[in-house]
Amino acid sequence: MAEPTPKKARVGYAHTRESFLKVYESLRDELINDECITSASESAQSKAAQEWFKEVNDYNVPGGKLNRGMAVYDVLASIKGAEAVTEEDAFKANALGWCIEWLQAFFLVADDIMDGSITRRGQPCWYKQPKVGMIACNDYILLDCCIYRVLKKHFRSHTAYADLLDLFHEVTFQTSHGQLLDLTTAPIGSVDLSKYTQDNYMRIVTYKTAFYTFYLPVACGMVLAGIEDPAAFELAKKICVEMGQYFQIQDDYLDCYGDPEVIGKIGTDIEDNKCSWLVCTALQVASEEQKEVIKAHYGRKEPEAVAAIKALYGDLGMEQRFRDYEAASYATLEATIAEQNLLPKQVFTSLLAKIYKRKK
Ligand code: DMA
Ligand code: MG
Ligand code: MG
Ligand code: MG
Repeated sequence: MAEPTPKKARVGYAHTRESFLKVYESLRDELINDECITSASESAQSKAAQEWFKEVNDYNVPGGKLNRGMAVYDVLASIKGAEAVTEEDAFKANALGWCIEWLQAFFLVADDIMDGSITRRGQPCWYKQPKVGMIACNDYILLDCCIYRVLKKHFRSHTAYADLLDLFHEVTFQTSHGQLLDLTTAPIGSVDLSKYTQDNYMRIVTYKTAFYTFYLPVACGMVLAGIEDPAAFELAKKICVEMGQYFQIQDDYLDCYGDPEVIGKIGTDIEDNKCSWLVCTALQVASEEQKEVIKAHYGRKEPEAVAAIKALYGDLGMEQRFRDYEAASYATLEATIAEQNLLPKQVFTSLLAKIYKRKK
């Protein structure tokens, strides 16, 4: 007797930005037609709420690079082999991918308020919209809720439902802990150079960025692939944390040296007194006089103060120092990926290839 073909085997599924965005639209439509919102849909109030909710989503969720969200499918395909991934699996991977994008949207709307940012993804930050302002605080809570609406609708009867809920909760806790460290290490109006250490820096970026940006998509793909070995998850975490540190160091570099037209946001790290890779590294090599320049000008809004810090970064050769760091970090990551045999190397190399020397 012939082997049964896998249920709903996929033919010709192309994992593109367009196909991924189609999944967003269907999930978003499910969300805005949630009974909670539509139960009194005849009322003008309810219609307006539905419109608002749609706009919150469309404005904040799909406009980024989508690297995190699209990675879930890539991880699953790297583990199972693309030909073994059914339509159903592909949809599930993309739905989890969008949950990560919702998590990111939630954190970014809040982050932009806290960092006093002006633009994001080439448009005004959501809270900067005149009609929004501090309503954005409720909107980011709504964005967070979307994750659990999607998980409930599409994963409630999945054997890993509890693990997925736990994973998203865990990563949310880690990320908000990272944001706490980020914000309290850099209180506005008090420049304490002793806090800008390598250790403090690494702890901030590991928590605020690495877990949700790399570990979460990889872990989601692994869960969908049916991996249960705790050692495999530990290994993935180790590599993802290293990659996330590298990614946030790039973000810090781009905050100062990136083209706002390309990165879609205007840097605020110097003004915000942030414990950035640039200031931490500068402090390691600065003379006593140069440290005085940092003390006098870091964490200030005045354009002259920002210019003084940028000039100092120039004197200290920070751009070259970043390029050296980037080359070294890439080499270390490649070696770490190559020396393990628990997971297909492609799980990690495809992620790394997307961020190496990124300009945005
Ligand atoms: C962002 O760090 C971290 C989270 C969790 C959103 P950041 O403030 O450096 O990000 P961005 O440069 O995108 O504002
Ligand atoms: Mg920010
Ligand atoms: Mg921030
Ligand atoms: Mg930044």
